[in-house]
Amino acid sequence: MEKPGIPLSAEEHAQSMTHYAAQGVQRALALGNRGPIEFGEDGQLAAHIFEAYWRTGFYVFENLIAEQEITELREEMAQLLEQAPVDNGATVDRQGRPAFGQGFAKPVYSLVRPLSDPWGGTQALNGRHPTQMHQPRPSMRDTGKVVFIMSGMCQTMASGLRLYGHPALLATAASINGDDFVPFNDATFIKQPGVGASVSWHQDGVTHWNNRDWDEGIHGFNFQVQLYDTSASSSLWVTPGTHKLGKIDIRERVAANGGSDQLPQAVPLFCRAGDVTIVNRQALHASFANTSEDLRISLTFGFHRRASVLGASGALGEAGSICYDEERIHRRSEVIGIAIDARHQYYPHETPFRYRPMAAHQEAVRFNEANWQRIVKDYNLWDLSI
Ligand SMILES: O=C(O)CCC(=O)C(=O)O
Repeated sequence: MEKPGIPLSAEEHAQSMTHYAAQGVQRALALGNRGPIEFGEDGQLAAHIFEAYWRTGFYVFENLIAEQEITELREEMAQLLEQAPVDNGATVDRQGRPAFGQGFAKPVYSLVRPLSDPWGGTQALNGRHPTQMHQPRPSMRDTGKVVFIMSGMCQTMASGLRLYGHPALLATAASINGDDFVPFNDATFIKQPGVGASVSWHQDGVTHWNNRDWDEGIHGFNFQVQLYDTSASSSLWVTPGTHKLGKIDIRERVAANGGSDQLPQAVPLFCRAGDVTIVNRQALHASFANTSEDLRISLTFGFHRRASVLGASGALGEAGSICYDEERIHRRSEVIGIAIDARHQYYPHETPFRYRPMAAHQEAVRFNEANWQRIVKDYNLWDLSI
């Protein structure tokens, strides 16, 4: 049983999740927001998916990414993890070889202490994680830092760029955010069994809470493509319906729950490999220290309405003095164009998604070495964060 201020061992924490996870699974299954992706004849998401997404703030698309594609993503990801630096800023991996990714402007890897909560209760990322999750004691053998997040999947993995051009994912983005939708950023969450860090309760959006045109979709959404089967204990948790509530007093919610991070009503987004979740960026969500036996690798990337981004100032990792104008949006949106072409060259029999903002720029976003250097290399310097 958890005592305030005294960290549980990893085993005790895993035990403490058992009942909460089982109850969460029951609540999740009652929501009616998981199943195969479906589109109507108009190319829009099927009405029942739309209804469930806007009612709950998330949806689990089952079995969306083909097994072979998941295999290729896993292989490239395993290679990247093998070549990770030993710490943030280090130039060598665990074997003493040069670590991957040193040619990119932004660090590819972020490493943290096992089972820690690096953001909770800090000012990081606009202070959007006001409370701290329980940080269990790692076992004695887990002393070094672990990879927590990896950035830039479109430049670090050929399969990552192709995934970014997946027609069903982009059609979903168009259905929800309009045909002129724009990209946000990407981050791959690595939750290794027994050591994976937590992400404290938060709402992603930071820009538009006081916008007079605020509504439940104004901060866009994130996809998570799951490379492995996950369980309730290793997965992301979301509190259904919270995307409709405006800015939530998270401190108050945790305090009203006796200080425990196991918030009532929240549900786990447990998945099989190849499932894809879509989560509204205003929904209250978190993930717990991964004391389970399951590896979770979630390729996370989001999309916005153009109107939410155009004219907005930089937020999250970006300086507030930056203004997202047409040129900046176009530059970052070209990544979608080149991803579609990279995918088309690899899967010539699949019907490519037609991304309206790039319709008049097909040659400029052709997937080739010169365009890769111009568009993809360091594309994440141009993310559009709100
Ligand atoms: O996948 C996770 O553990 C955290 C994801 C998250 O918080 C986010 O995408 O905003």
